[in-house]
This record gives sequence, C-alpha cells and structure tokens, in this order.
Amino acid sequence: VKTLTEAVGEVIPKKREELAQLKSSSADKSLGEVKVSNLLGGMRGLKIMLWEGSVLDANTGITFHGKTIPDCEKELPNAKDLGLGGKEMLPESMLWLLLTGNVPSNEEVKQLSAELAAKGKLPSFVEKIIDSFPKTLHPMTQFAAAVGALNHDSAFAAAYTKGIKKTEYWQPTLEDSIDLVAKLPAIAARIYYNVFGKGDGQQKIDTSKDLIGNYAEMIGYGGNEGLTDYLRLYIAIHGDHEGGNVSAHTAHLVGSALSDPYLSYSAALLGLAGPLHGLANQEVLGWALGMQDKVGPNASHEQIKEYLWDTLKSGRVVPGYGHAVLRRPDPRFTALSRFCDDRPELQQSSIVQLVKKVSEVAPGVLKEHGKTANPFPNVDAASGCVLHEYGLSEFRYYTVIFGISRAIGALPQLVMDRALGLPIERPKSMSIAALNKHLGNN
Ligand code: NMX
Ligand code: MLT
Repeated sequence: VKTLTEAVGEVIPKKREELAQLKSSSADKSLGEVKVSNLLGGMRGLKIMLWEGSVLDANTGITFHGKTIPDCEKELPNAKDLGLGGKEMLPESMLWLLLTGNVPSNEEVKQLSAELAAKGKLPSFVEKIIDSFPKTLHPMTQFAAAVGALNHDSAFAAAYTKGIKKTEYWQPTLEDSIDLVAKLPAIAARIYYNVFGKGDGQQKIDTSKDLIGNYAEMIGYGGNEGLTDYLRLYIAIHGDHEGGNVSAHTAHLVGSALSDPYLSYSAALLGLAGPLHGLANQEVLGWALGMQDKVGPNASHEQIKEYLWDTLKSGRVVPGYGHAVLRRPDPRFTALSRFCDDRPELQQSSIVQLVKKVSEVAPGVLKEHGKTANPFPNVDAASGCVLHEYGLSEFRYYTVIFGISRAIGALPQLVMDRALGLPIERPKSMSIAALNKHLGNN
C-alpha cells in the first residue's frame, strides 16, 4: 500500500514535464485581454492563476481533477467501504484525489486516516494559546491564530533555513500540509469546548477512526452517526473550489513568498472569515432563525417572499445566494440537499424545510430585484441547517468547520506550487491618475 507522500512523489515528474512543455509551446499565446472593468471589478473572469486540483464551470459547477461531485460520491472510498458506520465519502479520499489526481484504494485511505490520527495531537503551547483567548473572540480569529502558531515546528521553514534545494521544497511542504490537516480537528474542537462548553476539550484521538470520526468524538457528537456522516460529506465537498476564491487565493499568494503552509493557511482562514465568503454559512442560519422567530415554524411562500424583500430593501444581501462564478444552483447545495432527502429525521425538521422553501422562493425574488448576476443558492444556503438540526446549533462556529475543509484544497496546491517552482505572485496595480494617463483621458 502506497503512502500519500509516495503517491505525490510519483505524479510530480509528469507535472513538471507538462509545465515545461506548456511554457515552451505556448508562453506567448493569449488568454484574453485585460479591460479596465477587470481592474475595477475584482479581477472577475481573468484567467491569472494555475490551480491543479479543481476547475469551476459557471453552469455545471466544480470538478475535482475532472470528476463531478456525483462522480466522487460513486468512486471515492466512503465510510461504508471502510466499515466506519455511515456511507459518505471521506475527506481523506478527497485529499488524496486533489493531491495526486487519482482515486485511492480503501487500504490507502485507511493508512492515511491512521497517519492523520497519529499526527493529530497539538503541542501544549498551542493548547495554551487557545485557552488564553477570551470566549468572546470570534472562533475564526482563534482558529487562524492557532494555525499560524503551528509554524513554530514547520519542517519547510526549518529546511529552508538550512538551505534545502528548490527542487526539493515540495517535500517539507507536503509534510507540513499533512501535519496541518491532521491537527485542524483538534484545534477546532478545543475552540468549541472553550467557547461553547461542548465536547470535553481533551484530544482523544483513536488511530482506528477516520479524521471526522475523531473530530466528531472530540466535539461531543461521537455517538451521532447522522452528524458524523454529514460532516464527512460537508468537509469533502467544501475542500476545493478552484483557485480564485478568497481563501484559496490567499493561501497561494502568501505561500508564493515561501511562507510555510501554517502561515499561508492561517492567512487563508482570515479571508474565509469574511461575510461575503465563508462566514455566509453563519449568516444564513441567523437569517433563517430570525425569520422563524418572526413568522413561526411553518412560513408560507408569501411570508418568505416578504422577509426576502425586507432584507433587500434594508440594503443587505441575502446570505447563501449569488456567486462570483456560478450561474446555476451550486452542485454542493444539491449534494447537501440530497443528504437531507436521504434522512427521514431531517425531513421532519422545520429549519431544514424552511431552508428548502427559501431556495424555491429566493431565485424569483432576486431576479425581480435585478442586481444579482446569479440568483441561485450557493453551498452556504444549505450547510448550516443540518448542523443545527443535529444539535450543533452554535452558528458562530460554523465557518470553523468550513475552515477544516478548505485546507484539503488549498494545501495540495501549495505543494504543487513548490513542486513546479512557481514564482512569487506580484501583479501590477495602477492608480486612477496612472490609469487615466495610460488611457489618454484628461
Ligand atoms: N443578495 C442581494 N444582493 C446581491 C446578492 C445577494 N445574495 N448577491 C449579489 N448581490 C448584489 C451585489 O451586492 C452587487 O450589488 P452592488 O452592485 O450594489 O455592489 C450586485 O448584486 C452584483 O453582484 P454579483 O456580480 O452578482 O456578485 P459578486 O460576484 O460581486 O459577489 C457574492 C458574489 C457571493 C459575494 C454575492 O453574491 C453575495 O454577496 N452573496 C451573499 C453572501 C454569500 O452567500 N456568500 C457566500 C459565497 C459562497 N462562499 O461560500 O464563499
Ligand atoms: C468557495 O467555495 O470558495 C465559494 O463558493 C466562493 C468562490 O468560489 O468564490
């Protein structure tokens, strides 16, 4: 059985060859022109980054090395294959796919789960740092700070100081990346215990369990098979959404300065903490519960419409709707909705039913409102209500779960950045005066 490190080592020579080929055959070819609207509009639509793990299509959504979410659901080793209770794909399987482009065997995933469990315990100084935070500090700020502190033991930073060769950078980057993925659940669980008093705050990690089996145990939901299986699906499908989103792009940008994986991912988490990005899942639940408080548990389509208009007229965005790239409902939303349809206990849930009804009404309202380029639900529209129904009701914590996941996509690219020797990222900016001068405006 191959280890993940061996599997990554095998794919790198071919990737290097493909890149060299592309550089020599096509370096001068155009990928489109840069317009002033791109510069002023958040670089929307510009093809300006290399990102190997996934590609996002506006209409069909995300594919991971060419595989759609339903393909992954069929092909990737899941909880049932590994006899773990539950049936959803494992984030470990997705990590392997994103890093190597290949589907791992059950044995390879089992071995990876054991490796992650063996590396999952936090150094005591990081526990102390987390314990020193006030309960009122947002869980995402705590998360980013703790992840940054892990750079104390970075294999990459140490190897760089010793003068490691550039062609070998990827190896300690991968070592740090695996170590970080392994430790994220323990950090997240410690924060949950300190802020919300759930779980026991201890790092009881069992090497016979998968990453999420251990996480669920640490946050006090070990016996909740529905929630544990939901977390597997959630964390597998939130991992990667090509490179341009704020968190992935941040990891890549910071990593391009040869900051190690802990520093790069700490920065990514701070971007994920913004309400237009990962914090939207917290916002969705607060928004939906606010509606329940106002109109009761069985809101009619008419009452939902009115609540949506109240939100829009007050100048706020409807959280969980719209997307910078997608122009159809997010396939991740569809996957989470499928999970709800499979589970009788969720079909009885008033919050799950409310979120479903909102997805039937909101696109029409947003179209009529006329501003949003994409009136359909994104992943955040659905992700929180299931957590809430299963008892994980502290929605200020939800983006932390997204943060455990995004590492599975952002860190593989960092390994590839180092393996391919990609340069420091440094686009050109312009001032309004310089732009006007360049364009010949008065
Ligand atoms: N509700 C109300 N207005 C919206 C919404 C929405 N859900 N989505 C976009 N708009 C507005 C947007 O604010 C902008 O208005 P203005 O011209 O006044 O600045 C206008 O519609 C055009 O924006 P778009 O081009 O459609 O969207 P953009 O690419 O700029 O932003 C999002 C994408 C995702 C930031 C935006 O749709 C949004 O704010 N959605 C709500 C927050 C959310 O769900 N974020 C989660 C994204 C997924 N994730 O996990 O990261
Ligand atoms: C993501 O998963 O990062 C979000 O859908 C945002 C994006 O892709 O821009």
